Amino acid sequence: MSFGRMHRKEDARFIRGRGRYTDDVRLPGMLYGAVIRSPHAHARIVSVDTSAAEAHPKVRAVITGRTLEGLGLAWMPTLSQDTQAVLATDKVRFQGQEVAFVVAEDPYSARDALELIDVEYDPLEAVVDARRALDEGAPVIRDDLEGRTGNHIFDWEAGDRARTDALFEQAEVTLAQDMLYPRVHPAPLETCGAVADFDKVTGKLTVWCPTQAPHAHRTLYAMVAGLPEHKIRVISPDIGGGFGGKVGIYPGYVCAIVGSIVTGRPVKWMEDRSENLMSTAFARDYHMRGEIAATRDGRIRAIRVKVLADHGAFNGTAQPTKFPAGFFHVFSGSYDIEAAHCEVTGVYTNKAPGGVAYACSFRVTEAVYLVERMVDLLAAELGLDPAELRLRNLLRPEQFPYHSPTGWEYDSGDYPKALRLAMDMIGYDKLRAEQADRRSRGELMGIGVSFFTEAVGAGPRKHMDILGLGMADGAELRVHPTGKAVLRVSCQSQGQGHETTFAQIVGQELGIPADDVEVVHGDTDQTPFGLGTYGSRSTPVSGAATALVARKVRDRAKIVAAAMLEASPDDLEWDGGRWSVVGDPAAGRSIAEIALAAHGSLELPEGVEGHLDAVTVYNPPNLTYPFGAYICVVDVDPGTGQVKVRRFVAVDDCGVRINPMIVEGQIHGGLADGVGMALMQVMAFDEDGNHLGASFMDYLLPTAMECPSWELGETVTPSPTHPIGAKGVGESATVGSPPAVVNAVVDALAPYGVRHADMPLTPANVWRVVQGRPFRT
Ligand code: MCN
Ligand code: CUM
Repeated sequence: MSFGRMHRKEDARFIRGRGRYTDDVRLPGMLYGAVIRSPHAHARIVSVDTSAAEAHPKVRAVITGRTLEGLGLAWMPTLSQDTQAVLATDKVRFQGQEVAFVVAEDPYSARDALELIDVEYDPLEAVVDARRALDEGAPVIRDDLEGRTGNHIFDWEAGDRARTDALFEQAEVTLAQDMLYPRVHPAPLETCGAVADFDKVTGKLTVWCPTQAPHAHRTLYAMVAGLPEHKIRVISPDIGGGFGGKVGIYPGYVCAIVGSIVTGRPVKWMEDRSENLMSTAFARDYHMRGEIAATRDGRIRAIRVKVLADHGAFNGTAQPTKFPAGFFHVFSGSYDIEAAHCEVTGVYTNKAPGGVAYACSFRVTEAVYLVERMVDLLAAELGLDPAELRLRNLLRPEQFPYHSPTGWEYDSGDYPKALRLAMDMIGYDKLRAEQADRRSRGELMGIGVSFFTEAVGAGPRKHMDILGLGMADGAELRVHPTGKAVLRVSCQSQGQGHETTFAQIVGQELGIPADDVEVVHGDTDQTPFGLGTYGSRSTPVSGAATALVARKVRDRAKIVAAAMLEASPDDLEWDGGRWSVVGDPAAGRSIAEIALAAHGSLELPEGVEGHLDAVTVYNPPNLTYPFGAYICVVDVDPGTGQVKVRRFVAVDDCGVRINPMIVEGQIHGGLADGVGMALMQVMAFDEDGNHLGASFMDYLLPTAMECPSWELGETVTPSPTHPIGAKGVGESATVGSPPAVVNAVVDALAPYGVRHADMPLTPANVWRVVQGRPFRT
């Protein structure tokens, strides 16, 4: 068995400091780029004077919006069919926006030369609050778009409005709550950057950058810049965390490419921390109004949601084409409800673009937060225990495959089992007793429950694509004569351990050690086409392709084995490690033995080409639907508002686990993310659109100090559509944990009559929420 807690193969280099990241790429004659950025959130560009910078002895090129305009590259398409300025020509639309690019002999000179560029701005009023973006008379941000008279981007809806409204009208109990999922940043340790090398002789462009989707980048460069696709090579080396912020193409990448074409030398551009926090893909920023309808005895009947989505200055959200709000419409969650409806309106504001990032599963984060807060509000209204209310409404195992009221087909699950396990692990009833006891003494202890269902593994061709590209993944497997194998996949690890788990899949299917399988990824010249790693799709899609290509190899091996054993293929069976003759297990051949024969002088059966290599493409028939039950215990200091997470139990079901250690690592990371978002993270802006969190002094990341020792549990409900029954897990904990923490804090504050408080629940915010409210037990 190759599945199991194998140590990560990639860690051998990572823990020795031998990872090779984009910034480690050094090419002969390489130049260095730097970006000058807008200090204003909204301003007209009056003039850009680059003459002093150009006169700098070490400067080799200065590229402005005007330069790019001449090449037809001043604007680029986004993943949401909008356009985004590469370098601003007419206006700047968020603080930190790219205005000009300097290429110099060394990085210091490039930075120095930025100071020599004189940009004259005519400041304009900024739109900072999305709720004011559609006001009459609000400044129009995208006056570059023809016929655009306001900041409206799209309206989108899902579900059955009439049915939902009817249920609300008849309902015994209805509740509404406004809530904000604040703008946050994925903040990977490695910032973005690129090394571009255009070879004038061969016409070949090679780009190293930490992209989560190398093939998608190559195809987009070909489509947009008109470069021949076979002359573009995108190499994604080791990545120091992506978390969804490294899916799209950034202006800096395009500038590095143009810089290399213009100078004829390789150009490296690496952004610093502030640039990363200010300009790369943000996450969330959803203003939501949730409504829930139920019976008095606690049966949820319908949910209705209105969202105002702040997309920043360019609609650069990375999501499948038909889903401007991602998979937000999975918001009916894990509950057996009759109808649901959501409306989402997207608006422009003077902030950086992005929207789908930070382990969000295409906005399932926002959806789960909404429904899990609404369920807790309902529990408070009805005077019911929130875990009990969930148990009354969770989907039952016999309802799967389940068709949700907003059009999803959940593949499999046993939800009550997962919640009961979490309750047992944490000792739910005893905790409630302890809470009552503490409350009587004026202490603030809270218990927060959340349950989530995710939809991951985009995606089925009939439902989704990205800019017209179907979301299937290829896989290639070569088996060498000695039985060692090389797997080539299109997805790209940013820390998830693919070199290990994908080798384990091949090992499992072929009965060879995972150590005998090398995984090649992140290089478009070396790997088959596929759309990359995000939305926890690698295991559901590339992982499935890997299992199937290994099965193809195994099937070829069977025919060769039959010739070796002088038996009919029909008489052979696979015992997990060898093809052997039915009824004569001693007569068997391992993959290594078969591989040698397939490459050797064995007389091959008719129609068999020799060798064992195989290629496949996997088109997922459905998404996979991981789920989980989380319970969090907090203590809140009534004097300071400080929240301490005392315990956190997470029961996850991601189907069959390939490497439980890696799965647990993914969950630990996501739980820490959730604590961070719930308690401390927010990208704040002042009223002029100045970014207030452009360093790690202001944008807080959770550390071991804020995290408890996680307590993990698991149930296993295999996916019926995935060849090895696995479901994605990379974003589960980030999706499921914020509502558990917030529900716990709100529960702790219940004696003050608090029913809701928006993230982040910093000491100041908690303190503010309870001000002037009497404590009543
Ligand atoms: N796995 C497993 N068994 C399963 C499911 C997954 O052993 N049943 C393993 C996988 O094989 C893989 C890892 O767990 O090694 C995560 O798998 P998967 O759920 O398929 O997610 P992806 O590999 O597609 O990773 C993407 C996901 C996303 S979208 C974000 S955002 C995120 C996340 O992963 N970014 C991360 N986790 C991250 N972890 C690290 N260290 N760095 C990031 O940038
Ligand atoms: Cu939404 S972050 Mo991940 O899908 O790369």
